[in-house]
Amino acid sequence: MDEIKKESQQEMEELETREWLESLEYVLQKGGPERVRQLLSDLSTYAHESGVDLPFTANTPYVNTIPKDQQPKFPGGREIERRIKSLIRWNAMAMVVRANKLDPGIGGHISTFASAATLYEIGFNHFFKGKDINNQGDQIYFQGHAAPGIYARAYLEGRIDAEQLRNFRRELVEGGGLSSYPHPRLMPEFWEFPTVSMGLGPIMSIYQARFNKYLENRGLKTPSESKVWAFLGDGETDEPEALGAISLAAREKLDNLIFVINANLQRLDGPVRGNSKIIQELEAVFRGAGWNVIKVVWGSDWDPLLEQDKTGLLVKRMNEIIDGESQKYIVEDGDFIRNHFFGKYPELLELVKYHTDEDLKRMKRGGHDPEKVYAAYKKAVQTKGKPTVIIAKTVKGYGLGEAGEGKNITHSQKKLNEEELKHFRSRFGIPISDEDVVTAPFYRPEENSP
Ligand SMILES: Cc1ncc(C[n+]2csc(CCOP(=O)(O)OP(=O)(O)O)c2C)c(N)n1
Ligand SMILES: [Mg+2]
Repeated sequence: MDEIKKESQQEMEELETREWLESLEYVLQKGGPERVRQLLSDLSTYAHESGVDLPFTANTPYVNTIPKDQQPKFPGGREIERRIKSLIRWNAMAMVVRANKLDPGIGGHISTFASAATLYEIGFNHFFKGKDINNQGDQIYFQGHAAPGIYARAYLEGRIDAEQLRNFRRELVEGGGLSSYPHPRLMPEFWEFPTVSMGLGPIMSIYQARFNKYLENRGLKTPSESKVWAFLGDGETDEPEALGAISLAAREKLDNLIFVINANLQRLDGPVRGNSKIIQELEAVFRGAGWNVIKVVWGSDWDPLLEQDKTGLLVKRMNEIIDGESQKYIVEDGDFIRNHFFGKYPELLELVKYHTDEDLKRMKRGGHDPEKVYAAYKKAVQTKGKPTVIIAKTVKGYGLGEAGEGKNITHSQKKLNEEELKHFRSRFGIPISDEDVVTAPFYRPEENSP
């Protein structure tokens, strides 16, 4: 009897929720976001006055801040950009592998850039401004451990040569090499800011942006649209310096400042927050300080599912999972994702019944989706009156497969065996033969290749 009562109570509540959601949808259509905000604020005041203890939360749901229908059209060429990015991925990996073959233990990082490649490439292809005539240009704080990717791009552009790539981390040898990390004293023509001591990049970028505003406001520098970009790791945000001055950035209305946090959920040798969610934690901290926060959590493959999710159950499930579980989905196959993630609610299983296990395994995190990253950057550069932080979910060691994709050891992975090199080569379509692949040769297309 009690069971029946409970069930009908539950049904009533579901109906009630649906009605409220439909009403809200109607208000959104008729009155727009402003009216929705007003209504929700009135409701919350009413609940508060009636003695309902409302828990404080600075969080929004665990979904992308920019919904699909507000995404700008991607102006780039997806195919050519992917191809360029793949070559950069290969050369960035190859320079570390080769340096460590030549001199075991010399170090270097593969998995950091592997996770951040799209975040940098969208910046390079569509946003970063150089210091040309009449252009003050952007100032960029590159995440130190991602340096191989920045060198690999410079190589592709013809700014540095293969000899220098070969001499990665051996800048004193004859012919010169490349410093381990961004180092303006060792490489004054290449790096503008030193960043590898974690926490220093973010805090310096805040003071840089503030100083730029100071000079402009006192007429000592021509006002410009120049931005200060700071790229940082999610583990890096645990350094006191990383978040130590963020309230200053909001107070000073530094809309010339953009943080990009690469949330691959991992640090040196393990998860950043295995039992909760680093992206949500950071969102609350930055929103609380008055920043514009843009979360890029899910890739485009998730959009149709979110569209079909009329009851909000998918978002509820997204909100439930913790980072430890997200990481498990990277190393498990599609069948596990189906049973564990979608399988918690029968309705969600229904939602993906036409998806194969491979489809489920392929569904990307937002930080690997060029269109999602482009949308976030565009919104960031247009934001006025406050600094912006983009928090993008990615996979550490993306593309490394068995050699370390999403695994705890991936930060220290510096060597790939023949099979792993072949896998990487094929995964990104690099035109290198089975025979040659063992030596991890650098690859740059001919000067006038199409
Ligand atoms: C102040 C400081 N402490 C320790 C290190 C050593 N270290 C290098 S990378 C790393 C972890 C980085 O994790 P995260 O910031 O998440 O970057 P990811 O490589 O995952 O993008 C640590 C602890 C450092 N570089 N600086
Ligand atoms: Mg990390």
